[in-house]
Formats: sequence, structure tokens, C-alpha cells
Amino acid sequence: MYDLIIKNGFVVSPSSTVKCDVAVNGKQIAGLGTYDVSEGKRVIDAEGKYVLPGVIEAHMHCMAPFQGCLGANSFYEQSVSAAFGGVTMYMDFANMSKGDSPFKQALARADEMKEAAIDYSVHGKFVESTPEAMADIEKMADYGIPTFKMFMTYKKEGVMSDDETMLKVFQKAKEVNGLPMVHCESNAIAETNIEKCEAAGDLSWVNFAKCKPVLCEAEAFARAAYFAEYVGNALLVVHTTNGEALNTARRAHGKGLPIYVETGPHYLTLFDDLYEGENGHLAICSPPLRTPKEAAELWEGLKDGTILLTGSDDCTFDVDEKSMFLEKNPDGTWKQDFRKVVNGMSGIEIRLPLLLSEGVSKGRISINKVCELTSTNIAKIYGCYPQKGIIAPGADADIVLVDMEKEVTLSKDVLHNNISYCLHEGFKVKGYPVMTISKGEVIVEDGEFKGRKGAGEFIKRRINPAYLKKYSLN
Ligand code: DUC
Ligand code: ZN
Ligand code: ZN
Repeated sequence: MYDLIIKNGFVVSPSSTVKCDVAVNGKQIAGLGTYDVSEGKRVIDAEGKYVLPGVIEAHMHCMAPFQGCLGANSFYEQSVSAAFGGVTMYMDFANMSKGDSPFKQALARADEMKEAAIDYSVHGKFVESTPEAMADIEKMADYGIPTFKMFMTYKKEGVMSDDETMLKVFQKAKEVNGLPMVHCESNAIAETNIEKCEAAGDLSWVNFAKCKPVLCEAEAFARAAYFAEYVGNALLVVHTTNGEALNTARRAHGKGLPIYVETGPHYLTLFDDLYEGENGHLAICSPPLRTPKEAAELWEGLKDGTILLTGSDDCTFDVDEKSMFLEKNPDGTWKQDFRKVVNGMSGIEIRLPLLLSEGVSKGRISINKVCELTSTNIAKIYGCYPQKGIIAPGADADIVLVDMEKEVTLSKDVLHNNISYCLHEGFKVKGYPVMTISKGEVIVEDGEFKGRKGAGEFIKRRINPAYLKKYSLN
């Protein structure tokens, strides 16, 4: 007798879509094949639905003090919203200031995340390369935290890693089979552009994007890629937005170098025209939104394997936080000053729907590719495969059922976060998660959350060294 049988669905992996049943015992997948309904304590009919490994969100900033703001979702609320988007595991970053111990901060973050309804993990973060901070890298890797984030910008916010820190972290990470993760934007280009806007007295939303153009990102991307090549370690570049940066990745991949590239669905579906609106500050994020040209370049990168992962970079700031340092003109419009707007936008719940709809329903990519981009590749690169990221015997029974015929008009009212706006308001999607299963428990069903606060467990990660030596996830 099995605890659960999911019958008649199309089970999706990166390489196949097979109509079969999935049997679950306890927290794990027991087998794939054909099972009789009498063999299951509970049987779910998935006829016509796609059965995918649960989405993994490895890029979010929840309850993370940044630019004077914190975000509107607690970790539990974030896990509920995530679960409605098919997410069964999420990872956040340690909060770091100079002088902090990266390991202690990572453990503190893991402790905060205990209230999650889904499994979780943490990335280390580096803002300096003191001997004490460097010594923490090995401790973190031993503990199951082998990923180390750095920002190449945000100097004024005190979280930028300078070049020496990057190089040292890359080197130390290599010794422990660790993976550096980098936010690539040139602080020099951004800051000098901002100074020019200050001198000209134009700090409009539109100018925010102009201060951080494609080359601001591409220069930093190339620098980070060369550092990784020089050190001989892998690198993960988060939220890549354009073909110029992708061409650097392609050159590296041509040499077999493991430069792993992530993009986010907002860069595929939202554009910089949003900054022309009165409420354009709600769309301020870094890197900024680009144009349809860059989005087309990203789709090419997804198709040709230059981009292997997606992440939402979720920052759930409500209108009050996005606006809290702004003033108004006498006519009630905003006195636009992009320096006073916290960077970031929400998206954890809509990553899968947007990729299903804009990718699969529009014929750009296959559902197998979506499986890789939202789950399998993330589990592999971040070091929790095959416990996560695949529907196979022995794996955790983290599963999302998808109805490719389901049409939804995105809106703040259909999402489950704590904010009062949705940048995709009115955006129509076809293809939507309809049931989420976490470690064998149905946590979202019929539009209702059925999970439990605190049910999530910390997942210790270890990256397959082969993925760090050569650009290949085989
Ligand atoms: N970009 C954002 O938009 N917000 C948080 C951090 C980041 O890199
Ligand atoms: Zn970033
Ligand atoms: Zn981020």
C-alpha cells in the first residue's frame, strides 16, 4: 500500500515526458509505473495534467533589510505564496555587514527560515575578505552551504565586494567545492552615471535604467567571468538581462568553463517603458528592466543552453516601502528620485506560470526545458540533486501538477503575497500550477493552502565537483 498515487499524468523530466503513475511512500517517491487505485491510501487523478518536480527558488530576498526596507512577507507567508506557484524549496541569503561572521549570519538566516512550510536552504554572502571571513568558507561548505553570494555594486549600501574580495572568495570556494554567485553590475559605471543625473537635477525613474545600461552589467559580467577563468573555478551569475553578457558566457562555454547563467521571468516579460509611468518606481530593480530586444536575446540564451537556470529575485516590497522616502509635488505627483526607492520586485509565485505560458504555450521552449530551468538544473548546480529536482524513486516527493489549458489573468487578487499591486496586472497566462505536493503532503489544492507552518526542513547541499570543473550538468 502506498501513501499516495498520482495517476495518469504526463511525468516530465529534462529528457522525457512519459504518461505513467507516480507512487509515494512517506516523504519520498517510491516508484514510477502503473499502479492500481486499490494500492493507494490516496489517489490523485492527474489525467491531462503534467507532473513536474517541484519548483526550486534559489534567488529571493525575504525579510532582508535593504535600503531602509524589509519586505512585506514573513518567511512563512513567502513559503505559502511560493507554494501556490509550485515552489517546494526556497533559498535565501545571509544578511551581511562588514565585521559579521558569514557562517554565523548564514546559520542565523537558516534559523529565521524554520517557520517555512517548504524545505529551505541558505547562501553565504561576502562583503569583505578578512582572514576570519575567509576561514568561514570551509565551515559553511562542511555544514552544507556551498554557495557564496557577492555584489559587484551597492558600495554605498555597504554590501559591495571589491575585486580583491571576489578573487579571494573564488579561490577559497574552489578549495571546498563551492560555487560563487555574483550580481554583476559595475559600481563605477552606475555611480558616475548617478552623479551626472544628480548634477543635471534629473533623478527620474527613466534615468534609473539609463544609469545602469547593458554595458554596466556586461562589463561586470566579463570581469567576473575572467576572474573565474583565472582562478579555475565555476561561477554562477544571477539575473542576467542581455545578449552582450550572454556572449561573454558563450565564449567561456566554448572553452568548457563552468559559468552558469540565471535569468528572471521579469526580464522576459516586463520592459523599461514601465519607468515612464507615474508609478514607475514600483518597477525599479537591479539590473533594471530592459527592452524587448534584450528579452529576445534572453529567449535565445534559454533555447541554446547559455542560460541554465531561472530565479525570481523576489523582493516583496509593498507600495508603502517602495515610496517611503519619496516626496510629492504640489499637484500630487511623485518628486521622482530613484535614489530613494528600494530596488526589487515580487515574483516568486509567477515564475513557473510565466515560463509555462510565455515559453511552452507560445512555442518558444518545451515543458522539459521548463523542468530544467525551474527545478532540475537548480538542484544540480546548487547541490541538492537528486534529493530534489527530479521525479524518480528515492527523490523527495516534491511535485507540482500543471494544467497547460488553465488560463489565468495575473492580478494582485489572484496572488498570495502581502502586497497591494502586481506589476503583471492584467497579464494573461495559459498554463498554471494546480496542485503542489511537498515531501508527499499536498500543500496546495483547489486554490487552498493546506500546508503547515514549520514543516520545511533545512536541506544540506553538496555540489557534484564535476559541475564545477566543466560546463556540463551530465
Ligand atoms: N536587485 C534588486 O532589485 N533587489 C535586491 C537586490 C538586487 O540585486
Ligand atoms: Zn542582484
Ligand atoms: Zn537578488
